[in-house]
Amino acid sequence: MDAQEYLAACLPRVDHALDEALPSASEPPARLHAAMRHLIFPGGKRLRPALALAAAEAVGGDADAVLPAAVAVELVHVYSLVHDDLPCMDDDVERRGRPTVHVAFDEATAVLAGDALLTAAFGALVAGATERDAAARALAVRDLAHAAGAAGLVGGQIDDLAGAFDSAAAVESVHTRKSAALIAAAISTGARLAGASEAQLAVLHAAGIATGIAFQITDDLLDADEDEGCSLVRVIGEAAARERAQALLDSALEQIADLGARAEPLRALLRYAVQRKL
Ligand code: GRG
Repeated sequence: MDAQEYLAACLPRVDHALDEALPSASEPPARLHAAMRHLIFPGGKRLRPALALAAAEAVGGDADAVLPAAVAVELVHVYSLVHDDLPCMDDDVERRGRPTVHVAFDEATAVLAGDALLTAAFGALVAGATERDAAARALAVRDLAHAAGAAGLVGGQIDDLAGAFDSAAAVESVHTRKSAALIAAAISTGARLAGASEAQLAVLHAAGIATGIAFQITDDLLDADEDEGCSLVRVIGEAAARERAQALLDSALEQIADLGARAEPLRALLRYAVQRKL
């Protein structure tokens, strides 16, 4: 199973579902709606939605039934990119090969577009819920809220902004919350909406956390010339960081070994997340 082929196959379905989940850019307030869509279309790799769909397949579920999870995790991801790029955060002018939202629009619009994307994520996660799947949807909301909030993305971001990473544990604590929590939530909410058991959810979540930390270490390796900030390469060196990423990937694959052949697309995506461009 080739991860890039799998990503390419997921893309049209995910993009269509994202388009349906968002207000049209011509609907008032049009400036807000256009800003929300600015970074969504065209998108990036759509790794998190593909992980949600592959996790559904891994537990024998129907990928179409988990599109709400795929949409929700991408909306949270894009909101975090919009806010991370703001002048008061990383102050970036380019993202996905285009001007960032505050550059293309203005700062206040970028803040509000991020807020609206985050809110839309939770709306999308429960849209079309039925009596039969209402409980699973509610638990998915709980898990995504945990990954996105103070215990996850936002908490990781504030520690990242504070600096002071003098140990591998301190770096990995930020990576766990800032990157791995959402990757793990993509996998576990996808699997949950596909009817996974609690035991399956536990191993899938653990595999997602391990892979998410390794994904971020890969980012550190790709940015190895950056000699400051939250980077495992800076703290333990390139060779040790590479070994750590591989060990985390191995442990993720080991955790989901029992899921058998139908988890092959998920395994391919986990490998790709860690080994991309290395
Ligand atoms: C809540 C403001 C705020 C921030 C949260 C997630 C985050 C913290 C900031 C996003 C910026 C960043 C460097 C995150 C680390 C994870 C990462 C490398 C994201 C890029 O993900 P890809 O490579 O991007 O999947 P595409 O564009 O392909 O979706």
